[in-house]
Amino acid sequence: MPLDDATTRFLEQMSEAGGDALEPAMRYDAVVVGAGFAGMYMLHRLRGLGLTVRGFETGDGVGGTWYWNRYPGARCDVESMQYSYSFDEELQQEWEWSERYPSQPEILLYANHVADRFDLRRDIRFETRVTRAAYDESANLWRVETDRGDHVSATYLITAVGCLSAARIPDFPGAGSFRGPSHHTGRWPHEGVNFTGRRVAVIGTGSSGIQAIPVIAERAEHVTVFQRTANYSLPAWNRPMDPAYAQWVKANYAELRAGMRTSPAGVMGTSNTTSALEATEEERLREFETRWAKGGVSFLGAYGDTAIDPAANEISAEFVRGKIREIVTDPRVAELLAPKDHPIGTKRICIDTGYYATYNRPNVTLVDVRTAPIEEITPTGVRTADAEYPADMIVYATGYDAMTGPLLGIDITGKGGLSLRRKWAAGPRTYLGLMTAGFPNLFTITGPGSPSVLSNMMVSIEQHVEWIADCVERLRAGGIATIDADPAAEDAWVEHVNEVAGHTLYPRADSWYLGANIPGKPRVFMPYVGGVGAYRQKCDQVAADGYAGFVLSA
Ligand code: NA7
Repeated sequence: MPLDDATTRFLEQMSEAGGDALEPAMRYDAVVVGAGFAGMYMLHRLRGLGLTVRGFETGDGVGGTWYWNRYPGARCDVESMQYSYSFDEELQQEWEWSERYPSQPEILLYANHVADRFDLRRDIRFETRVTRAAYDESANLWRVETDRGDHVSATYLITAVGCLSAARIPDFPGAGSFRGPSHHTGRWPHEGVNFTGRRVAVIGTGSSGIQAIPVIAERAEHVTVFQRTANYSLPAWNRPMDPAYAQWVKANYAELRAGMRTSPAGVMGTSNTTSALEATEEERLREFETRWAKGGVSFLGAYGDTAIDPAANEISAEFVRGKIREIVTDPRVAELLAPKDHPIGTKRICIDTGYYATYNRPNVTLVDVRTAPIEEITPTGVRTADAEYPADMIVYATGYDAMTGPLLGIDITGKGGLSLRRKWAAGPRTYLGLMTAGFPNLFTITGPGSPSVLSNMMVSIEQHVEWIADCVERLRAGGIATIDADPAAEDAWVEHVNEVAGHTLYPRADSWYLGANIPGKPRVFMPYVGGVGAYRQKCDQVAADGYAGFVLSA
């Protein structure tokens, strides 16, 4: 394929700017895009191999998701003791988490502690967004450009851009006319937001809305929640960290982490393999109540067929609906909050603190925008098909262009001028979620086609970073100039990812896993459902077989 004019010009400009003769300061072994947990560890690991690395980060600090998501109530839904790096023994022993589930401020402190401890910031250029990257075949280099005018080159380009970082506000007519402040949960002001005396409109009831609404309701004069899809939410029962538990985990980290790495979702805990349909009603009730009382995602592990059998799933779903009806005093509101249009677990399960009970407060109103959609944002509020709701402030908890959004936000061009946006126009295509054919030496940490968002991200990030670092080390040791995915292996992997998802109930929900939240986005199931353990085994086997399914060139 001939290079398009823009790419040719870009590569020429890069050559004029120095090309192979670029000043050493602009030539790196690797460029890492993003300084969240993936980017930080990748940088650390590659530096450890003796590579020169340049990191770029849009924010003015490290932390990625946890840098941006500063909305009230923001908290990880993986337990603290499991949501941390395992690669450094001293690090995992010295850090003290204060609560069962870590809050955003505490995770950000942890990210900064890691950056200090491993002196990462000196190689990261902050407040700088990578806008373009083109593979220069003649030099076997990635030419990278930023919004600050940087032009750098690197042998390896590694994206650590996160799966949920391209924040999205729907295109509501009149949004620009609103007189008060509006904030997306994923772009929250660093100085915080004062809700006192304000009437706040919250649009969206995914994880972010469900975490933010109870906290906003405690402070605001009134909260109007605009719900399109009711979501299943499980109680976190968050509490201060039990020091004895933390000590026990730390003493047994080696074994526990090993278990997490081979588990389905990268977390501790036991999932039953038995069928919900074979249990008696009494047994099921006992199991569900125990797991509900324990809190968190473990509820979904009550039975082995919840994710695959509609009848089994319905039993779990109905238990949660029953809980909602118990908690919410107004039966009409309870019915609106009880999800009925998708199986439980097929949209990202939410973990909350007092979410449903918030609707018992006199200052909270639930508006169903499934039956009467939002038609317009007016200067003074939100107008739906059947009423106008006054507001002084709008909180958009409307989600992200997930998984592909952050990657396609960069204009990436591979071999022969192949544009990633064009290649993925009908949906992402990768081999193992690690590479995409035609883009040599470009690695995508937690890319589409890997377990990523269906797992404890920390576990998946570490697995990818370590796999990529080992690969780079072996390429360099073997004098191999490029690695690229073999198109046939990629096709087979894409088919496998789809096939596995097709055996589950996941495709039954209009979720961001499928891109269904973005009008016009191809409906393709993006994460790999096969489980963290099986996936790791596959990746390790591929490496052990001399990178089977990849094309290596001297
Ligand atoms: P989500 O889970 O994508 O939630 C977005 C919410 O916004 C969801 O309730 C959407 O309803 C709603 N939404 C989106 N567009 C509209 C329009 N046009 N009108 C009304 N409502 C709308 O994003 P979150 O930030 O909550 O969570 C993202 C992930 O972060 C989460 O899964 C965790 O992994 C952490 P819909 O369901 O599409 O009908």
